[in-house]
Amino acid sequence: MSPDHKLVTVDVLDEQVLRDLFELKCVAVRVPEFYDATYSKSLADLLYQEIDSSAGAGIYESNIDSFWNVTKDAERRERYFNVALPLQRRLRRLSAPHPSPVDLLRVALDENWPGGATLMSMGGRKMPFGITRLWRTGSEGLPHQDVLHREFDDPMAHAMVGQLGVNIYLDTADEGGELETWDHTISDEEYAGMADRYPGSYGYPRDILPDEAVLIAPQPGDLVLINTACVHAIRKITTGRRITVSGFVGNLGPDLPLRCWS
Ligand SMILES: O=C(O)CCC(=O)C(=O)O
Ligand SMILES: [Fe+2]
Repeated sequence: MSPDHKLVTVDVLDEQVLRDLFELKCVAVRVPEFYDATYSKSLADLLYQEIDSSAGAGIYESNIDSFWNVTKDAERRERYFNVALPLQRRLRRLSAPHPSPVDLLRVALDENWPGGATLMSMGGRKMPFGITRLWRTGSEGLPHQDVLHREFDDPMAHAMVGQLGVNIYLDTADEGGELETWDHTISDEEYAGMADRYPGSYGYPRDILPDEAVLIAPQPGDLVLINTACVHAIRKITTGRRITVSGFVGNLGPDLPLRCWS
């Protein structure tokens, strides 16, 4: 049976749908036009302009390191923490007079989780949330999982009972670039035996995965949340490019705030 019933489409987020996603009653939640499609396109255009005119244009994939790139490098980690608030302000400035899509997402998570939601902090410092990711023609994301405690041996990471990947699609590819997610997890125990072959839980071969996957072709403005314990991939972009604001959401239990980072 096709696992399409594991994709839930909702008009607005609520507590139940977040719980269902953490409990894997579904593997993905789509909120069509979470951010107005026209606003998304204008914001994408501004981001493309900024990227094309910046030094090192052409190599931009993400405006800042994601956390797992900085865990072992003190200098990059310092830079990472320093941009947390400037990153929020920049997106607010570029989105004005409309709200920043990342602010809207944080408010939606805060209002719909019993314990609320907040930026993740580490050692008293805020972490960035909602990094901009450009996916060019020819790029793809191989099957992987995102599980913070596998990369980062920290009490907060180990206390997490679940992790979501959240993406707002500001612009989408003309062809390809779909998000594919399997109703299939690789446990920490299984992963331990293959960690050397797939560092960062990245690059699993498709032949160890079920044939059927949930395939999502997002439209501009869509928000898609996935449970990142499930193996997921980004299909190769064959025409055009896509740009997302992207982050993770950690669950420390219903009575504690969700923690947001990128
Ligand atoms: O860009 C996407 O569609 C998904 C990115 C991803 O792998 C994630 O959010 O964990
Ligand atoms: Fe991912």
